[in-house]
Amino acid sequence: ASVKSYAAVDLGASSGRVMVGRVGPDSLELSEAHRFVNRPVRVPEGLRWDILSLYGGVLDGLKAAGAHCGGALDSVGIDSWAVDYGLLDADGALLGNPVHYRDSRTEGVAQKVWATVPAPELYAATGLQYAPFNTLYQLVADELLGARRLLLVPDLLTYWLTGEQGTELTNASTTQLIDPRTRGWSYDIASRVGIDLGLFAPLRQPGDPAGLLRPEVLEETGLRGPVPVTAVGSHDTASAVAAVPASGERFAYICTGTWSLAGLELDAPVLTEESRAANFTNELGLDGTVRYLRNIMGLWLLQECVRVWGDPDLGELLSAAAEVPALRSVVDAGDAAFLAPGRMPERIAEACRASGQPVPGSPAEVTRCILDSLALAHRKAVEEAQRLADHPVDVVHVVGGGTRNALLCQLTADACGLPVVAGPTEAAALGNVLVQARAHGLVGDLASGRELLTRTQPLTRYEPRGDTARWREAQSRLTGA
Ligand code: ADP
Ligand code: LRH
Repeated sequence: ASVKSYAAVDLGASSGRVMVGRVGPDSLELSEAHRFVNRPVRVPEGLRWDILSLYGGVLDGLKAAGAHCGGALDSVGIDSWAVDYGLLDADGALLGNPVHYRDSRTEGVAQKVWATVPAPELYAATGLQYAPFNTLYQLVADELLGARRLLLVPDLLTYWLTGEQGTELTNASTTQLIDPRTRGWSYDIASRVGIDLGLFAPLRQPGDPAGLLRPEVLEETGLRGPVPVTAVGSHDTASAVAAVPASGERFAYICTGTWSLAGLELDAPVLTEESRAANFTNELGLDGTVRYLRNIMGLWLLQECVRVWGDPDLGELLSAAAEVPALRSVVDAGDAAFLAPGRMPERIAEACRASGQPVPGSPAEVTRCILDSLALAHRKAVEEAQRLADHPVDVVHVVGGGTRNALLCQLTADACGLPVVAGPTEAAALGNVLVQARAHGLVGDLASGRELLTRTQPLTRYEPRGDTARWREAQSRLTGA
């Protein structure tokens, strides 16, 4: 009975999963109970998340998770992608499908906001990178009539499971309405842009209780009550960073999935003008930490190509890409021009043409271009983060779905000129489990959780293969430097 079972619901932009973490005094085992696709839907009014289908997947997953442990779960935690939300009416009913962060309704909105609060001032107050989809810009774009409450996606699902409302802090830090120094709401910014902070439910810290599964949920999932829901680092990237198996402070991390989130864990935000110009963000992590990182387009570039090519076998495609000569052409994988869906192979070819490089043609060539470009963007982010935060590193930890792409991990080591330690693949789920286990007294602080991961999770090391000059040259093709 000293081993506890925790369900981690982790919703990524491409798939949702419910994982079961079994945690003992010196053990941590993770298994997958259920995985389901997360397919955004385009309707005439724009791109939407299919939130009811996702909630259905969560319920199926909890049922499957219960089956893994005789119907007795010790707790449930939920994390998902950031920034997006559902709006509720006065009766607590959802008003429409949550809008996808890749929807185009925020085009030009930031420029309007900056007319009221200049971009440098906004950065100094919130520490958040410019991205068109920051919750602040989405809210300014939205028609809020009739909305009484805003719940970020993991908080919305938690509400449906428990009936209790809250706003978990790590995810709240992606709204651009939080001051990263005080870790509380930025009342001044909200009032100047006309956002009523009363829309938000009270803040919750990771580890706080978030209610009990409702009787209807117990019945539908076959779980034996009471089952508490625990607030975790509900931003998937916060959970993933919590599960970076690092020791000490001299490490960079790259969370690779649909996005690549590359940066550092710091004690305090970096709010300089130079940092703003480099578009680094200061999101909040566990235990007072700051996730100082840059958003890079990530494997989204490849996912979108693969979709156009009719879903060829990924393993074969990557083997073929490994045979293509390195660094023939690269694109700027940090460029928000790649944010919207559609026509990705052509858009990549156009970017290569525009910068005077050979135009990749075959799927293998386009794939190679994407992986070289991602590795290059990883290098740039890791290098610039160290300089801007004055925080040197000796190792790069790569976590998330991209750890299954050995070529990407090796290229990242080569480009950064640093060893890469790859794993765990399901870092967000593991970080989610660790926070639940901590809340119930089973593991200690962030460092001891990481030590447990190092001892229990399979990790792969990639050594850099010399010649960083080639990467510098490739970088100069993009910046002209
Ligand atoms: P998210 O959480 O954003 O949905 P994941 O962390 O699940 O994303 O990562 C998904 C990515 O992982 C895919 O886009 C794909 O590129 C990569 N991936 C998944 N499985 C494999 C595999 N077997 N080999 C190589 N790459 C893989
Ligand atoms: C990754 C992620 C990332 C955000 C983006 C919207 O899933 O949460 O950290 O910037 O989605």
